[in-house]
Amino acid sequence: MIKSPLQKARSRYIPKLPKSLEKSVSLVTGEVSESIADQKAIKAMFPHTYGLPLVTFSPSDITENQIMNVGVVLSGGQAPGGHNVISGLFDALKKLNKKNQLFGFIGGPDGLLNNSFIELDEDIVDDYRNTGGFDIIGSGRTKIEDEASYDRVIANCLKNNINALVIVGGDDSNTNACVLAEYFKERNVGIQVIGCPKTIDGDLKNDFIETSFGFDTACKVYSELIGNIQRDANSAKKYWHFIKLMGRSASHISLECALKTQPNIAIISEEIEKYKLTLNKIVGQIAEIVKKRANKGENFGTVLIPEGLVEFMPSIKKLIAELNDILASQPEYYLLKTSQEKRTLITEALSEESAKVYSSLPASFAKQLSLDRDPHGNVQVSKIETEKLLIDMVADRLDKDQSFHGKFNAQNHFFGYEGRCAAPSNFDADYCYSLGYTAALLINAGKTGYMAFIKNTAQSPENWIAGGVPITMMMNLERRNGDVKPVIQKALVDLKGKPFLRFRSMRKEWATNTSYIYPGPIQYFGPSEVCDAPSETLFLEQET
Ligand code: FBP
Repeated sequence: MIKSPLQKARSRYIPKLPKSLEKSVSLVTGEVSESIADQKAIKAMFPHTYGLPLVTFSPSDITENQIMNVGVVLSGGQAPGGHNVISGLFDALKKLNKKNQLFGFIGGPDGLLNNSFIELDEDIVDDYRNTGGFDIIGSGRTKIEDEASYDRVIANCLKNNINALVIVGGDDSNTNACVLAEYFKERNVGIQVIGCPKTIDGDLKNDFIETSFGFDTACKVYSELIGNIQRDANSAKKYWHFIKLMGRSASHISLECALKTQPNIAIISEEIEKYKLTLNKIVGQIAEIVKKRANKGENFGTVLIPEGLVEFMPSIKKLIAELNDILASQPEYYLLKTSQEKRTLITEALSEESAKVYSSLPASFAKQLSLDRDPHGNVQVSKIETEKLLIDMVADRLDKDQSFHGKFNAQNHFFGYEGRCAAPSNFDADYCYSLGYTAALLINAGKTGYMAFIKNTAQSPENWIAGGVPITMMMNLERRNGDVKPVIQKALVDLKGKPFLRFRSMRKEWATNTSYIYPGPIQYFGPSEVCDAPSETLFLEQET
């Protein structure tokens, strides 16, 4: 690998660990857990991994180490810091016992099914410390979902003498990790499974998982770009910039970037859903702000749009849910040749109400809504061009508005993939390293069906608390791909939470008066208040 000067310097960064993990540790067992909802059903589905206690670690002089051969899988979309999960895991395993080995399954869950792996030795791990991306072993979105596949994973692990798996993934991948842990327990095969919370979307969080890794870095990258665009807009004073931001479902990324950059408009999907706002209403609200600013001679501005917005507008949400069921139950849809045939099949299968909505949408947008789902049944919202749709509709609205005398020239942007593989911020570098380290300690303590967690993350790392939370504790039942399934509950933006309330208290001011902040790029070297700051979201959530 050819390394840039920054990469070379950054590889020498030593991630900070919680104080409690610096020496040997012993396990502290907490209270037994219950799932957040649907307790009876989840207990019946996970008889061996339900009701386990929460665990944390405290410093100790006694160490009881097993020999561990651990396999690691990176699952789903990339998120900055994945390589540091691996380096933390590797370092902890080697510290516990030099004979421990770490294997990386290639290409995500497919690697587990196809027995495709490499041993991650010191040279390989060293090459990837503090770097972005998942390219050390690659990632993938395959879901391991039937008994034949579970058995293949068992056979491959036993063949290679692997006694534990660490699955690094989001809510769907960690749900899958829990299903595997349960199956392995039931079959008594002696393979442990530990999850690590990953996703830039920030929607894998709860009382124990304060944030998913990658969120911090991705938001810092997007905020830098938004800030640069805002400075350009404020210099040329001629464009409105409509910026769609990644985050499949929840609007955490949009909210965090809004807090960091103070745009004129930021849409928060969860609020749209709560107040049942239609597309027309949203367009009307944007057009009003454009008009207000035009009246002040400011024919420019920025609008942040969460990529999951379409799924939160009630009529489109209903339409998507029906489309999901139709696409899952009528695979012949994918064999049809023309768009017209596809549109007809869908329109005939939809309810009257949804068929009306579907036919009112521009053809290109309607087509984007019926694209293939990912293996977990999710709509691929990153491919839906909501930002362009909004620009067209706002332009149309202003054209027809006799009282609008300003100019509306808009540019569209999508910030997504460019944030997912950036070199991790200090926060993500430290957080991920600690998560990987904790995963090794959980395996050493004989745990399975747990997710590694690090708490107190708005404080400096020496005060962080490391532990494990039973994955079943985060589960509820949801409808996926046409069936009701046990899944880890996604955390949406809390409309009563401090981050949203702070945004709500300021947005009127930001809408009309240009109040932009230009955060600049992530800093890896320099004063701690610049380099080590956690996200605004974490800071506000944990503010006392
Ligand atoms: P994960 O939940 O797997 O981390 O992926 C998140 C994400 O980055 C979403 O924000 C986005 O909608 C999606 O992945 C894009 O997926 P893909 O990489 O398959 O295009």
